[in-house]
Amino acid sequence: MKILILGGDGYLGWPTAMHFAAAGDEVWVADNFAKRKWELEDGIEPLLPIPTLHRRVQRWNGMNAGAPVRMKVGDLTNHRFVYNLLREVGPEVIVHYGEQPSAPYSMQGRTAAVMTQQNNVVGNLNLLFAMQRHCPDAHLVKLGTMGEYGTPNIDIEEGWLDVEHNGRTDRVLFPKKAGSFYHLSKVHDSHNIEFACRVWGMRATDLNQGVVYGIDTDQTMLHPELRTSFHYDHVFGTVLNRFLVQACIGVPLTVYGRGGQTRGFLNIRDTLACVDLAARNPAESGEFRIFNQFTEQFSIGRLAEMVVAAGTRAGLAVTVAHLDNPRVEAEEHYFNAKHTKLPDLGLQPTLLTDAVIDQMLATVREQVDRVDPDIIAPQIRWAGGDISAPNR
Ligand code: USQ
Repeated sequence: MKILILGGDGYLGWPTAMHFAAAGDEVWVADNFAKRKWELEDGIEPLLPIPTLHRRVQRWNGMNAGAPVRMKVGDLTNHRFVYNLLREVGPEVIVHYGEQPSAPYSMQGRTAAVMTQQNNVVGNLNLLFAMQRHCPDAHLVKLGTMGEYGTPNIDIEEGWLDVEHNGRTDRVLFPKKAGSFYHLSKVHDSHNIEFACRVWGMRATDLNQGVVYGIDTDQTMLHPELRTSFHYDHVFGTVLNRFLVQACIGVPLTVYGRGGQTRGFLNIRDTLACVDLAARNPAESGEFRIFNQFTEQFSIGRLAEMVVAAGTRAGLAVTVAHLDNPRVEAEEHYFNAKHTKLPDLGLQPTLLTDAVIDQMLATVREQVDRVDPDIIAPQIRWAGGDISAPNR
């Protein structure tokens, strides 16, 4: 396959690029390094320094561990860049991760919310138009989020819902109740992609992904310079990654509110497996396909218990703090999201066993000296935040 990965410098984008290259596919990556700039705005660094994309590509290409990775630098909100990119590469599959990925970042205030939606929605629209022009038969594999659905008091289907209303029936996109301006940007993307499939006959798979955790993949472990970014800060760190770091440095786990919030979770290795399955089993022409991409669900309180237990096994005394929730979200709610389509294609999940969590804790523990304790406490509130900060 000739595959183009947008956001190829990111937590998921870089391991995905190496995954396909290791399988012998022809891989191109593109990025504008905006994420590195957003980190700088909030004074945030990943746990371990991440070499430049140029350096990582050079390292990978020198290892003979698979096909080479080729790279382009540019901004998806610049339509000329996107058109030229697709014309030059001519991809069969486009994996689109190239978006602002953080809910807290988007909730800092007007500037960050507008930037998030402009970056994500305009970049995605430029991509759709460029695909229509230069590779209308290519398959778009777009990273969406389970957060598009929110936490409705009914079962969550995989994207589509059959409804009966006043004696008539129709198939509609599942109603969305997103929890942040970031999550809403993905809702808007989904609608734009569905329209492009319906009207232009494009083919697309929206991967409504849950919360990802994990540090290593088979390829990141080949060399220290091939590692991917691991965030534990209050802006870009996802909850389990944060809890593991907190356990290692001996601060209480930051459970927001009562901790009954339930989400779908998956290991970073399964992100790669799911994207691989989606790419190798493309949607039909005109089909807008949605997969709910997670492998198991946990409440935040349950996750905290699992990290406390892992800490005990490792000889760490881990405690839990219930902080005032900086977010506006349901803390006790119904959550039953279908997720059968990826297993039907053959997904063999990597579940959050004691062994997996112990291994992650041990890996983080080796880097404990690098942790910056000042970037852990939540500083962005969903309602009534400080409006004097530079990015608000
Ligand atoms: N939470 C805590 N304590 C923390 C951090 C988070 O209790 O220290 C809680 C949050 O309140 C929330 C849940 O954990 O209820 C998940 O928060 P998160 O920061 O791990 O994840 P979220 O903001 O939802 O966003 C992440 C990714 C995003 C992706 C999304 C999938 O950053 O890119 O779209 O997970 S999902 O959550 O399924 O929408």
